[in-house]
Amino acid sequence: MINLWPRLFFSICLTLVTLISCYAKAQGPVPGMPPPWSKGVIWYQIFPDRFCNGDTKNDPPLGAQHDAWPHDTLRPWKLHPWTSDWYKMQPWEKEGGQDIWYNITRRRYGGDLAGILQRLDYLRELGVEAIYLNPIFYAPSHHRYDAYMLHHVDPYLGPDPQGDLAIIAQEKLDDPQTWQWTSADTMALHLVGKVHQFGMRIIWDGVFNHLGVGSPFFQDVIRHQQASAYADWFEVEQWSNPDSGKDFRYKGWFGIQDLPEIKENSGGLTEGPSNYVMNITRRWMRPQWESADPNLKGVSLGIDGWRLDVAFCVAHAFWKKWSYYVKSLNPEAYLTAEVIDEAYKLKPYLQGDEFDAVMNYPFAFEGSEFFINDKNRLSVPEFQERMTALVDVFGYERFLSQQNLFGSHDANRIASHIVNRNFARYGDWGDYFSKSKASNPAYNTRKPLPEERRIQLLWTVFQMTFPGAPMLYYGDEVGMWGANDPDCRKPMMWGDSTFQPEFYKPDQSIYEEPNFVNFDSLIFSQNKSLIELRKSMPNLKFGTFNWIKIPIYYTRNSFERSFNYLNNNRPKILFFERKLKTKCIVAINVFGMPMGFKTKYLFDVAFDPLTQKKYFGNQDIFWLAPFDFQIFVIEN
Ligand SMILES: [Ca+2]
Ligand SMILES: [Ca+2]
Repeated sequence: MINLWPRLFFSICLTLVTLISCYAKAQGPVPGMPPPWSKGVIWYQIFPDRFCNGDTKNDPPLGAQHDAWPHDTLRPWKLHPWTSDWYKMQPWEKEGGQDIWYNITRRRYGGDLAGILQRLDYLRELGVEAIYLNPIFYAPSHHRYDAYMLHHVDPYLGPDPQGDLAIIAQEKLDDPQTWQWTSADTMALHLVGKVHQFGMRIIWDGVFNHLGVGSPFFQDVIRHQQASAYADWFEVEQWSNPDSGKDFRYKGWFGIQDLPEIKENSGGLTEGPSNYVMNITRRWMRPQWESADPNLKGVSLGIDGWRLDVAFCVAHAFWKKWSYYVKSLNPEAYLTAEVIDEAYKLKPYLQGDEFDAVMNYPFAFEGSEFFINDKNRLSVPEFQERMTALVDVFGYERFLSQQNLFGSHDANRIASHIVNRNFARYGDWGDYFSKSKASNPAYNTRKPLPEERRIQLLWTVFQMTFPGAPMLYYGDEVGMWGANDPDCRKPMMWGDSTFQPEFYKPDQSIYEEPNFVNFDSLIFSQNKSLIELRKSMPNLKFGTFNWIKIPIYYTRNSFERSFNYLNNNRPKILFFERKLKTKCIVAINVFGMPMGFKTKYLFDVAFDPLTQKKYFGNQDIFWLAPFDFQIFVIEN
């Protein structure tokens, strides 16, 4: 195998950067279409408790988890050491007598807003252009999908939890006139301002389908039943009646009683919660707060949009009403939905009056069948057909703004997906979701091998050169691995920390060889170079797209060269072009044998943007090594 990596360290033609900014500035928002800034941007998803603990004085105490599953504030507990062996139970965890999964759910690592602020330079260095933050509103669990309320940022993410809690206690829940700005609120707005100052965008997670069982809105309903001011806020199935012995019953999200569903009628959320969501939407998109930081004078502190949690669980009518309101607050806002389903089922959400985009899981589903699963790998034409069909579901212009991801906080990481390839189909979401948990003994949690890293690189090349907006899940860019939730939520593998190796397996047995845990600077530099390439070439962001079909050569042995006459059953190279002013051709060989092609079918003269090496169309067969790729730029 030819190692072509060093070429990525060469500088890239930076003059093209100017072209991008000119192109982006020339466009204003088009009603019904995603905002121009969202086309082809590099997204980065942050899971706040696990990204960076920038302030150890605000770390949450055990008592703050009282309303989160497993509702256990009695067993011994400590804030979990950031750099510890993930499956190793700490002494206080062992003392509690519960299993590893019970303990992991109770773990908190103390990540916070100060940590994100401290690491903005890291994100800039990587080349990130937009950030998606998992929930940051006040909530008891590590994931914060069980919010107490949506009008305050979690005090334990800010500089003064106790002061903030005292402020919150003075307010009236559903009266925006009484809502104050806590220190965590203003720090979150400060973060938004800093992100904008650096030319990036940021969206927050909107969970409007349910609240947490501990929410004061819901607790008021439990206490006062029909007499509560919020009696019409939740899906109550039966009111409590001591005379007839009837218990209070309500609907939880997918039956989860910790997550009471917000009540809906044919128009979506009922009046009370609907007004509440509108109020908090305005609060975070048009905040009435000014930063004392002179650098943020005139910089917008409002968020750039929302990621809508379980969007399919809220009626379309509500999303239409809400989206209209959002765009009236900011015509350039970006709305992306979590609807994990077959591509054609996403269409109703993307008609221009609800969402701009979805978290593009179908992109990952199809990609995994071609780049990763190699036992029943899709042929090149099959893969091309599926990707073309996927783009067509959205329409090309809209596809440019879709969040093309692989994993997330709800899926195994790509690195571990590759270790466990051929294990199950990612596209069978429900089946894969449960099988890809580390509690399944068949799932392998070890560190990936170099040849597996190579497959991850080919995926990244594809993600960074295909149309759409690539989204990285924190840590994938430095080689983190992990099974599905909770293991995809390990603390970020920072280069300035020394981590204990992973000795422990989920079943508490010990690996013979330790899995060393460290920031992988090779994977980081690969990601960084490919992101730089994408940002330096407007055609990769905005250009047209075409598959290329040319004859492919491959060798059966070193003496014989066979010619493959575009036979669909034969291994081939994935070839496509992106064209704007210049043309860019991407060739990826996902097969374990060298394959060649004649450059005369592609260009007269071209250069490799990663090495600046020149190529001519009159040369003999160009051989692509197994699991290698090649990018050509043709300037006509
Ligand atoms: Ca902290
Ligand atoms: Ca619902």
